[in-house]
Amino acid sequence: MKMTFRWFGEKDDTVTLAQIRQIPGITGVVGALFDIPVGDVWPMEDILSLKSKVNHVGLEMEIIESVNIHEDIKLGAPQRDAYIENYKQCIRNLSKAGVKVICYNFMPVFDWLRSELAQPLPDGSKTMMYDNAMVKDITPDRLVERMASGSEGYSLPGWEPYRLKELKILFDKYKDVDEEKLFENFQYFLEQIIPVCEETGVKMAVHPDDPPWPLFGLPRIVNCKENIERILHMVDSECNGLTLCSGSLGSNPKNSIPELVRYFGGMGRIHFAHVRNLKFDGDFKFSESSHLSSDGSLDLFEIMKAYHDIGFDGYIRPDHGRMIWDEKARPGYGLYDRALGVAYLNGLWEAIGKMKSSD
Ligand code: CS2
Ligand code: MN
Repeated sequence: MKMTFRWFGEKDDTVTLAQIRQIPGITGVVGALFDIPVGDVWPMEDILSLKSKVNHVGLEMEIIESVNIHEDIKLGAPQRDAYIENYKQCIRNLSKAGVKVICYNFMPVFDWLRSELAQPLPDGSKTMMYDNAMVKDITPDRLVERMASGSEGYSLPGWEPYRLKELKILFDKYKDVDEEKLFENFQYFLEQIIPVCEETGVKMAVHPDDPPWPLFGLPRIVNCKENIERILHMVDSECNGLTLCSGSLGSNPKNSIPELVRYFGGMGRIHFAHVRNLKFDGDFKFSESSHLSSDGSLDLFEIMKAYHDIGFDGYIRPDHGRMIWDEKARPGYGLYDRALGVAYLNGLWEAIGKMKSSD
């Protein structure tokens, strides 16, 4: 496995590259250009400038999270072809800069969603949590306001204010898009872009819906084994792959992460692993715990063992962390708890490997 760390860039991150390079075992950064509006082509010079900053500290930038998909593509709107052309150009540009994997998602309107961004835990740390009961009682507008005020001024990836200003219009546009329509629009997109990926050697890795169930009547389809399998077969190419995010898929107890790792990893389709833990607090209610198995409901040893057993050699990163040691940072993306996550994942990996070789 290649251990990486998400970085939001000089302007947008409280964590520095100098700090990231000191985390043991990190080989690369998961990069992105957050100021390019969704749907635009990522300019070559901006990509190269980001890459050179990362390379300068001795790290790689072979993976991007995310090149977001314009809503017109998810909606199947007439302008989608122009946005798909831009996406193809983005793939070409990124490949020229040595990028091997692109993480993205196909969630209508909202990216990941939480009801609390800084819920205090008994140990004094703060974490993100989700409670369906609260989300049911709130309007989408109010939720966007709540996310914005809860983030204490930090921008939230996937929650671009200019896009969410038009919430009502967006919701109206989705009135006729049900799950089947979304699958159809997804297939159309993949059919266009995967040939470009094959040409350039870039692999796409779709991130699961977070949480993996419909919200505010909007369909969500990247949420379970059957649907993911369907998506991977819609265009049957190695370049049409998955980001297996344990925290997103795992918030539905019906999804067994070790089983999914073995299944999709065995097919050679997991190009990026997000590994973190969470704690089930009730039906459709969870909080993000530390990475440690005993702190949450997922067994991180079993997850890492599944990756080890399939001989996983792709990119991996810790996912959201709690806010600890009085750190002030974008919710989920501080330095400390994620660095602890890296150390723990590396420890599990080493132990699993050594146990096997001493058998
Ligand atoms: C989230 C998402 O779980 C996660 O990694 O923070 O924002 C994720 O980056 C996107 O959904 C991927 O496109
Ligand atoms: Mn994730």
